[in-house]
Amino acid sequence: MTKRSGGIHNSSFAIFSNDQDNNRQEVSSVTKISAVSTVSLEIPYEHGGPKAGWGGQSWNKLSILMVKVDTEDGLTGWGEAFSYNCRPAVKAAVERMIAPVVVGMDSSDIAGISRDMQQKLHLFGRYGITIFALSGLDIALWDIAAKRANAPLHQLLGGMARQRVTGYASLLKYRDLDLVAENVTKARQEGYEAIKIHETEVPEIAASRFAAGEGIPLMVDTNCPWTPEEARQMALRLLEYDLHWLEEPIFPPEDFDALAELGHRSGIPIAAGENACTSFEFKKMFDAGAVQYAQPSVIKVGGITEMRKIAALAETAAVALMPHSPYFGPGFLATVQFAAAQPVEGFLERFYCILEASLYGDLIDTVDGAFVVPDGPGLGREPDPNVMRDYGVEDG
Ligand code: SMN
Ligand code: MG
Repeated sequence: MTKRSGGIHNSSFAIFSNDQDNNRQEVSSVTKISAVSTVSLEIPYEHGGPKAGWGGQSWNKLSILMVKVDTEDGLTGWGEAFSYNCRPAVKAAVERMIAPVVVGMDSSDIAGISRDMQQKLHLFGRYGITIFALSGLDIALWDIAAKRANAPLHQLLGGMARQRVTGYASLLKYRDLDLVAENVTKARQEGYEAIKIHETEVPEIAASRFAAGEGIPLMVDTNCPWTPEEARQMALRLLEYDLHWLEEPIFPPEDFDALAELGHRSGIPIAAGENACTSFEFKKMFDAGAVQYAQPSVIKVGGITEMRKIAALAETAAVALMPHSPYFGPGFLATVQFAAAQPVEGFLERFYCILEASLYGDLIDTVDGAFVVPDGPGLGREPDPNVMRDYGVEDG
């Protein structure tokens, strides 16, 4: 179904109805979505160590799944959906589950489309692949909305609270204390004022603290390795390293009660959220008192629309927002735009590696530890067509 108008216009029915089609405005022909497609990219990178990765496979290249939305009035918006090892599945979700349904919808009805599509697709899994794909659509729609207003996205999100967004160097996995310490030192020399490592052993963490120096925020991202009891014992051993936060110490990531207890008993601030989708999961997280730092990932949570809801929940729960963003595609720019408009500044993640090519020139690099917020219309900068051509891949 592509037309979202008509139906019963009885207001009391419409208010309580779950059928979104019954109370929508007539779709303006010019703002209709005319096409949704994807571009898959793989970009070689170096991080000063042997390749490791997440999901049981090494990452030899950085993966980006771009979502492109076109409208009948000739606008194009770019979004990004979480990909890496699941890129072919997310691409299929965009092209086969989402595109046929949203073509013909009003691109300016972003909140309506977010709600409607989450509802229509809920039977295929509220979280994971489905919502990653919807995140890409949502970001592209915000890009279009801002382009239509001829404004950078941060202006639609509350204005520019800051022109530069402080970045933190997020080191990849090294599993080698000399290498990790060497890269912490390099990141400090390059101007980063805060550093995250992806290590789980005490010697690597100790070496990183020594290399960073006292007083520099040092974060440890463990990616859910421990039981609650193992995490408790590790937290005791990590106390002396003055961690700014301990990220995702417990498996499964949605064991919010265990995270709350760990934070409470150890006194170490807990960060989590990159594996949570939609504001509903964040509400549960905040209600449980699980985290001091919330890390919604714009290309996983449901896009900018869900990020805004999560930011509002975080503020009322007195939880700091630290967007998860080890990305280099439209999701990165969307995070920068979002962060630029937040009333309280958080650190923005920068995967600490050198890319062979960048979609957005030097915008992906920090200057004196901070990202410059681009002020072009939409996400602020258009992706480089040459990079898309040279690093595009076909997913089988
Ligand atoms: C991470 C997760 C997924 C992709 C890259 C990196 C990591 C982080 O957990 O927070 O940086
Ligand atoms: Mg993480």
